Amino acid sequence: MSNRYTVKGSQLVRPLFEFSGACGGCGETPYVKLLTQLFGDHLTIANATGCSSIYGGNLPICPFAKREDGRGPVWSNSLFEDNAEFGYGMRLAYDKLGEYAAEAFGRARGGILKSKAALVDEILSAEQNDWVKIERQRERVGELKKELAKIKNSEAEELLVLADYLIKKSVWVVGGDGWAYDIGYGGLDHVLASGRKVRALVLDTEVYSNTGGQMSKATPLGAVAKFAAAGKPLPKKDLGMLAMTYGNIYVASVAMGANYQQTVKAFAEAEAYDGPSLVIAYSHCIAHGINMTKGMSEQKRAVQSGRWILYRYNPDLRKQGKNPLSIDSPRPTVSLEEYMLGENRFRTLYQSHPEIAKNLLKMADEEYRWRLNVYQQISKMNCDVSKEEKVQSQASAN
Ligand SMILES: Cc1ncc(C[n+]2csc(CCOP(=O)(O)OP(=O)(O)O)c2C)c(N)n1
Ligand code: SF4
Repeated sequence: MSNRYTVKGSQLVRPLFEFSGACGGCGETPYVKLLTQLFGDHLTIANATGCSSIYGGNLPICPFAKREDGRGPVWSNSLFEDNAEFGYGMRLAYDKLGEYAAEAFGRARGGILKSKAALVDEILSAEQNDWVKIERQRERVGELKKELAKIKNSEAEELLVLADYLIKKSVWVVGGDGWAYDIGYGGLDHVLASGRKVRALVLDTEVYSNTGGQMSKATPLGAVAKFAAAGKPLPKKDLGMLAMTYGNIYVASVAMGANYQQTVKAFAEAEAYDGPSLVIAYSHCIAHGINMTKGMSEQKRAVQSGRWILYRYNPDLRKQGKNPLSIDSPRPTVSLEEYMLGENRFRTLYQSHPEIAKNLLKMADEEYRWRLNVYQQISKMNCDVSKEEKVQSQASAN
């Protein structure tokens, strides 16, 4: 049995997301597919309105599928403006039902489940931090449910309903940049600040894709979009950096086409983290004016030019005195101009307003150099506060 949380292992798992109605070559869908390969059997998705809710809930068909045993992702769509809160409600409900189930089974181990007390104890103390342990927990719960089915009273009936809440459930809030950076940002920030185990996946196409490519706060400097006909003159909002300032949120920035292994690692770490997590996923889109059969290579070029930084910020490392920020991007090897000329969203400005385009390119170049520099500086910081204190007290003693 290969490790599911690797590139090879994840691709040996049947995806529970099939035949979506997205544009051919869409850059969002491979992330949703991967999510189902890694966590599909215990995954709940709260999906913000946007492309992902349309190809994800394209009724009467549904691209989300089930395994042979009937398990698969739970999916629901909410409004653009409250999706993070929608998923947060699901998290709270699962947590509360889990606590209630643990109390009820705790009582029953000395009563109607006395003969199965050891099994109840095993279930209540089981670690469920990977898929193998979750499957094992499912087997144990199944065994207990068989026992409960033999008991004919109302307590057993209630326990039968509650039993499945003893199995881990992952809650991912999923949506585009229009949701995460703009209209749902207040809610997303609130949910990330809650400390609860809610995972956010931002499918960042850098425009409102589903309504035809309007500018969002995620649109990069210099890109032409609706409401930015002469190129966006302002930098892209740094959603990841905002989340990192909390210090206790796991944050990753990924681009599957540039580094698939880093994407899988970030998804697995985000899921394993004992707190909230945010994964910002670069998603190419028809709105970028690229050859969609080469979307993954375009992602790679965005990273190679330094325009998109790959990183993971893991607060657990900080607790060990290590630096929580790892930069996973190589040094830029492609010039920003070369990269920008390869995508129509930037190139059209060279044709319509060459002077503005040159000016924006200069601004963008400075912006990305600055941003990479800031990230690199943070990733090199000494984070062992105890050492820092010693140095300071020595200095004041001298
Ligand atoms: C409050 C509100 N405003 C506008 C809309 C219309 N609308 C639906 S999807 C969408 C764009 C979504 O963009 P984004 O979140 O970036 O997701 P993408 O389509 O790019 O995946 C908009 C504006 C809406 N549903 N609700
Ligand atoms: S518009 Fe963009 S994000 Fe939406 S389905 Fe098409 S390629 Fe994917």
